[in-house]
Amino acid sequence: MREGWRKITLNRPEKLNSFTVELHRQLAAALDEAAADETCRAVLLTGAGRGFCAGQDLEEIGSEPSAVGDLLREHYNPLIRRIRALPKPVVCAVNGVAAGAGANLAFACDIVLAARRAKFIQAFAKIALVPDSGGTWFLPRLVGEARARALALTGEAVSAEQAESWGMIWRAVDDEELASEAEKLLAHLATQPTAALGLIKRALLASASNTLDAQLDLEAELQEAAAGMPDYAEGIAAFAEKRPARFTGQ
Ligand code: LHQ
Repeated sequence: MREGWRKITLNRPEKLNSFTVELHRQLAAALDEAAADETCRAVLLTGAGRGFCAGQDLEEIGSEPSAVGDLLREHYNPLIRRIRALPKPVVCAVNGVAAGAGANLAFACDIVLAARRAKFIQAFAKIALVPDSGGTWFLPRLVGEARARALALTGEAVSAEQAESWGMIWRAVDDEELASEAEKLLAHLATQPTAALGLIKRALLASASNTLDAQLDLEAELQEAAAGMPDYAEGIAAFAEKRPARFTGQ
């Protein structure tokens, strides 16, 4: 636990942090702890070693089609939902290759930084599978239909720089600066109005399926909720007094 934020590291570096059921359990528990901890105001997700995450561990996967579906229903889908529903910012520091569900896990996070050596690969078609873990939902929204189709159908790798210029991620940074850039961002987020940031996440998520009319109504509802929170009073007071706000996250 850092000052106001938590770091979660996928830690199976010898297999590029590919997912076993055990790794899923550890990650779910770490995210739940971060969600429950009121002193934790932002989360950093990264990988140990030279890779970020190579998706499903292909040695552990069962041959039964229903087992493949169950893995998604029981582990990958709840993971993506957990991150999107977590009412605090989740930053992903992609330290190396992100393939298959590993790439889509990164796209589920709120802000993605990537080391220049990182690559994003929709590896699914290469093993005759379909992009999962939200890939078919995230990709067209991040990069548009044309690029989403080509990436999903070819499994071609996208470099961190290309990903940044396509708007797939927030920023590509020099390899040796990834950790410090991520920590700087987390340290900043940990001082921000956390509850309001949680409402911002909710609004953005809802916008994907709402009409403009419905979204305007939701914004009014969430704005009212934000305006009833202590951090809003502090934000207004700090503005009037021409000083930096001291948000508590409430
Ligand atoms: C691995 C893996 C891996 C095991 C590298 N598994 N060992 C969800 C649920 C249900 C069904 C299926 O789908 C899913 C979601 C998915 O994610 S499906 C897609 C699964 N992922 C992939 O297809 C990617 C497979 N990996 C690769 O293509 C390459 O390893 C990449 C491009 C990621 C990296 O290539 P390199 O940098 O050349 O590394 P490497 O291939 O040499 O890998 C290093 C080691 O990691 C190696 O082990 P070894 O014992 O030989 O040193 C690999 O076997 C192991 N590894 N990915 N997914």
